[in-house]
Amino acid sequence: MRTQVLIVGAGPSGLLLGQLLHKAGIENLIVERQSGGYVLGRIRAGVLEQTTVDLLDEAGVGARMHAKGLLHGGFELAFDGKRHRIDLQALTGGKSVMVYGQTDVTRDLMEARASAGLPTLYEAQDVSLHGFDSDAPFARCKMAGKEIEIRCDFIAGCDGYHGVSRASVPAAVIQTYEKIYPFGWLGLLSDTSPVSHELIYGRHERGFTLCSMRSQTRSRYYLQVPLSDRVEDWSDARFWDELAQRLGSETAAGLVTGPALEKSIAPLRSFVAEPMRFGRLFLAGDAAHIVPPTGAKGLNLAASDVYYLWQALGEHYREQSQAGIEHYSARCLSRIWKAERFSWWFTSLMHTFKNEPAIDAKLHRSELEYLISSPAAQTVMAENYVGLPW
Ligand code: FAS
Ligand code: PHB
Repeated sequence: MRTQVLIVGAGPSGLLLGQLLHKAGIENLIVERQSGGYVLGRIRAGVLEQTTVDLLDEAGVGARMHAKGLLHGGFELAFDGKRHRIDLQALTGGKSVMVYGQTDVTRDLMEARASAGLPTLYEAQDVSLHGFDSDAPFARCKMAGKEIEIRCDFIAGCDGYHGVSRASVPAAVIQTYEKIYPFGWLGLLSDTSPVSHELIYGRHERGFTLCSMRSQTRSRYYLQVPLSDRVEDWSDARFWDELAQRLGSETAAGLVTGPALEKSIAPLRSFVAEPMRFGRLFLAGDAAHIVPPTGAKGLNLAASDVYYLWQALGEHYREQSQAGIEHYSARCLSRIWKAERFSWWFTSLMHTFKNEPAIDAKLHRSELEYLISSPAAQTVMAENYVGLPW
């Protein structure tokens, strides 16, 4: 088989890149380890920056997002039984975020790819990448036990943190940076009306909470839990009780509980791999970086990587220019590190760290009190939350 751009991974990064390349007349093929149903079954991100919304529109997949998505002009910080609104629109000259789940984004992209008749090899096993340091890269994989070889001009590694792309790069030419947080997020999805019309990020001595949503009738909640916890330790009843405790009686009075449609624990890490290009192999999205989800940056960083790669490959094929390709990694990393910093800062501010020195707890508290009292501090938070320019 042959294509111009081989994309490894059919998550949001791979699907969005495939759609944009197709619209630019650049042939592409996606190989995905899992089934389409499995990919759709993963419940992840929920907040899109305006630049991500614009790129999804550019890819021609924005219709359902604009019909179903919820535009949010602010969110709340809750601590000590009080809630403080961060007015994103007032602090950023009118910017908002779009609340629209990653599952919906992935479905919209999958349907667009299928209706364009673009090739996606699902359940591709033992994907291996070769020759990306030459002008003739290729991949091998097994489809229903039969080995196939795919020759291409470029490989886009969109296969997430555990993918084969970054793992295929010789250790001597890649530098990684990682911080593992000593807790995870237990997420619950339920067909219940959200406890509030905007997101609430809560700091409580028992741990962080996040009240989010997918629609006016579907809620997404998160609890900070120890890394030793397993999903089976958490019955629905235990989850709702703990959430109510951490929210406090006033907010919990508005909490509508119901059966979990999905419950999962995600570990939290900050991770960056440098550089993001190795000859004719490019890393994009979670394959190159991970942020703790507190700042809602993961999916949005994947989108900006895809934007830069789409531009670079378009210049290559249209104008025979290498400029975008040469500049890809530095361009991505400049934005990635700013989002890593914001996500680390917001996570450190809102989570409880067991056995932390007493002074650290005092410093976190004073930072929260400064934040809610200072329009300047809130402006910094707001401009990072809505997304820094591309
Ligand atoms: P993905 O991991 O989504 O997709 C990679 C794809 O590559 C997968 O479909 C995988 O099956 C495939 N793949 C892997 N190895 C392969 C191989 N060898 N061959 C072929 N295919 C292979 N972000 C937020 O903003 N908010 C959140 O609340 C949030 N929660 C998250 C929870 C979890 C458990 C995880 C893991 C991430 C979460 N994220 C969150 C971040 C998430 O949204 C990512 O940023 C987003 O999925 C990135 O998309 P991709 O880069 O496409 O990577
Ligand atoms: C979500 O709705 O899944 C979500 C929203 C905001 C975040 C993280 C996750 O910061």
